[in-house]
Amino acid sequence: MSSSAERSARRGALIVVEGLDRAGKSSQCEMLQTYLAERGHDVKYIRFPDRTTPIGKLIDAYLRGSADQNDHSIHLLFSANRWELAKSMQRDIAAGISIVVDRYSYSGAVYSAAKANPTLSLDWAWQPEIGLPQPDLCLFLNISTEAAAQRGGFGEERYENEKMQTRVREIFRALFDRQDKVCVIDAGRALDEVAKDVHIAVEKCFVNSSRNEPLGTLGPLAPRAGSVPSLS
Ligand code: Z5A
Ligand code: MG
Repeated sequence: MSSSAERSARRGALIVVEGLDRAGKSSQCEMLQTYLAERGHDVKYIRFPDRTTPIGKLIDAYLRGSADQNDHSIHLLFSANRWELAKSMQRDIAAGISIVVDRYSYSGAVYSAAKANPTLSLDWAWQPEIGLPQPDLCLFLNISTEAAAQRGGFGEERYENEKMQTRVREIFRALFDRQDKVCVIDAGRALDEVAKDVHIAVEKCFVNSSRNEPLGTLGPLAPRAGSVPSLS
C-alpha cells in the first residue's frame, strides 16, 4: 500500500467489471468499492446503462420491453449513455479518484453483435466506443449459462434467455481475443472466493506503473487472430 501523499500524486484507476447476466458483477463491484475505500482509496462505483439520465430512461424502457427501438438506434443510445459520463470520469480519474464500472463498452459491443443483425457486426458495434476512457483493467466474471440461469431474477428483461446468453458468451470470447488488460475470473464460486481473486487482480493493477501515465482512450479493435483466452 502506498502512502497517502504518493496516492494523491497518482491518477485514479479505471476498473471495469464485465460478464454474463447474473455473473455477480454488481455484487462484486459493491464489494470492491468497500474493499478499496477501507484501504484509504477515493473510489466511486458507476454502472452502465445509467438508467437515470434521459437517454438511460429510453434504454430502461427498451430493456423492460415497454418500448421498442431499431437495433442500431438502441446500440447508439447505449454508447451515448457512456459518452454522457466520459468527461466526468476523466476528471475524477485525473483528481486521483478510482472508478469501479459495472459493464462498459465490452457489453455494449457484444450484446448488440449477439443479435446477429447482418448490418450490425462486432466491428461496427465497436466504432462508437472509440475515444471513450480506456480501462486500466477489465475483469471478466465467467460463469456457465446454466449456473447464471439458476441465480435470482434471470428471465425478467429483454436479453435474458439462454439463446442470447450463449451467443453473448461466444462474442465476449471473440472480443477479448482482440483486447489486452483483460483478466478472466471464475465467477461460479462462492461470493467471497470470487471477491478474493477480484481483489488480487485489482491490487496488481494498482501497483502497475501505467497509472503514472495519463488515462488513455479506447482505440479500434485489433485485427482478428492470436490465442483465445480460456473462458471455460
Ligand atoms: N447492455 C447492452 O445491451 N448494451 C450496453 O452497452 C450495456 C448493457 C452497458 C442490463 O444490464 C442489460 O443491458 C444487459 C446487458 C445490456 N442485458 N442482459 N441480459 P444490467 O447490468 O442493468 O443488468 P442487471 O439487471 O444488473 O443484471 P446483471 O448485471 O446481469 O447481474 P449481475 O450484476 O451480474 O449479478 P448480481 O446482481 O450481482 O447478482 C445476481 C444474483 O446472483 C443476486 O441474487 C446475487 O445475490 C446472486 N449472486 C451473485 N454472486 C453470487 C455468487 N458468487 N454465488 C451465488 N449467488 C450469487
Ligand atoms: Mg448488475
